[in-house]
Amino acid sequence: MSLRGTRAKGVLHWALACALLATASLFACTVDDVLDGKPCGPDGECAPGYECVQEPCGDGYLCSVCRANPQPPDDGGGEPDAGTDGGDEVGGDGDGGDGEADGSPPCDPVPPPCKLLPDCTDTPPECVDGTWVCDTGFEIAETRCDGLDNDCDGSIDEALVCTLAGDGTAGFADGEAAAARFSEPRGLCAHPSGGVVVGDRANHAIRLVAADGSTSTLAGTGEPGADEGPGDQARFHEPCGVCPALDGAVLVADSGNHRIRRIDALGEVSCLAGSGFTGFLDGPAEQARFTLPEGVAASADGRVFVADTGNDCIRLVSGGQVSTWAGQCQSPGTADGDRATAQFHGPTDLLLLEDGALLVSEQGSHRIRLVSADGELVSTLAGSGVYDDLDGPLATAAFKRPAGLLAEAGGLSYLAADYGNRIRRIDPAGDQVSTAIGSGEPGFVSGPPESARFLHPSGLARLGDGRLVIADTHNHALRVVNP
Ligand SMILES: [Ca+2]
Ligand SMILES: [Ca+2]
Repeated sequence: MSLRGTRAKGVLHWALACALLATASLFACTVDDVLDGKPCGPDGECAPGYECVQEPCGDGYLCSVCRANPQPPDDGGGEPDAGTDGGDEVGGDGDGGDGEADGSPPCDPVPPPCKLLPDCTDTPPECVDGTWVCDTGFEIAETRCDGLDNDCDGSIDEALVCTLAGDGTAGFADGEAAAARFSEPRGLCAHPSGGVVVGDRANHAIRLVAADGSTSTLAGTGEPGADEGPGDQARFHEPCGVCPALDGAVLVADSGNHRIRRIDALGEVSCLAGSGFTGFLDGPAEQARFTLPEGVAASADGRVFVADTGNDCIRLVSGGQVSTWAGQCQSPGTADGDRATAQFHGPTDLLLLEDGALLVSEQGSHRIRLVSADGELVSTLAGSGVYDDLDGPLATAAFKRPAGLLAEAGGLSYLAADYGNRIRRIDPAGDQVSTAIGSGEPGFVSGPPESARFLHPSGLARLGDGRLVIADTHNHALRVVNP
């Protein structure tokens, strides 16, 4: 560290600190106060009984100031801490390096900015046990999803994972964000309104959540069934994946009905493909059979790809016909290769890439697969196949039942929701899988992305304003990541 202390800085600090302390009415400035903290002379001179020491005084500077009782240098001896934290942690001492003595330790000579919420007016901080405290809700970096600009930087709850809708309890209720209830929300996709569509699995309904979290029901009565017709009369059975289609329609992998359903822009529900019987059968859409399909993706030319989860293959709906797009149906496995011999194991979600290739998450083999644009070649993009949380190179990284997929800005990297309570980033060019969001610990905790907690997140989508939404399935809530 370069020592860039200046007398001018020292004087400024002393004057500021004294003024701040006086403002705080902690005590008035006395002669001793003036001597204690006074800038040293050019050759380190101080008044008798004072010693010239160097202290940080902001912006990376060190200032030379006179102190009556200068702090001894850190001896690393791990003296007992006067505070209450860390006394019970093995090896926790000594890391502070400040060698505090008993009693009330001094604070860093330069107090932090301190403001009174919610209007961010300046207010003096207090020195409590060696730490400057703003007892006003103000924080140096925003950590709380409380609708307040806690760090007074002009943005509210920025760079935080917050709750968009729901409160952690299962239920079926429309309304404002905090009043809305979901039950195992699974698939997500963008809606033309700027909100997101939710496959609300255990509610047997398709929900619509606006950017402010207010929630309505797009289709489904809440009771399982297969009725067609207006959204408020139609029924679904454990719907999972959803995707936008042409003309503002939404497609649904209606898993428990073994069908692909369609909700048109007016809310009318119909069947796109699937007889409703479980099994495997290619052919005319109304006769074809799927088994517990969970994922669906539509291309701009009207083709619809289906992750036929229970049949362990990828199906295609096009021109009123259902065919097999990739993999040997009803032959679960891990083989890469051409479309006829490749195998899948529990394909879950689909992401159609710009070049026409299809990204497939697999809950059965814990990998991310890639189907070439012509469907002829299946490969493994990421995942060793081991059920684990490992980040690292694509081939050795490990997932736990990866589900929802989403392309990141630029389309060169992808996000995958992982059963291990994290959102993983897959970066093919950099040959890396990393953790984008989530501590990995199960829970329902908002805050900075690295400490946020989820419970089996599964769906991913973006609001019209660009914010990432996560279907936090077993917290029965939708979470949002603010920029
Ligand atoms: Ca802020
Ligand atoms: Ca806040």
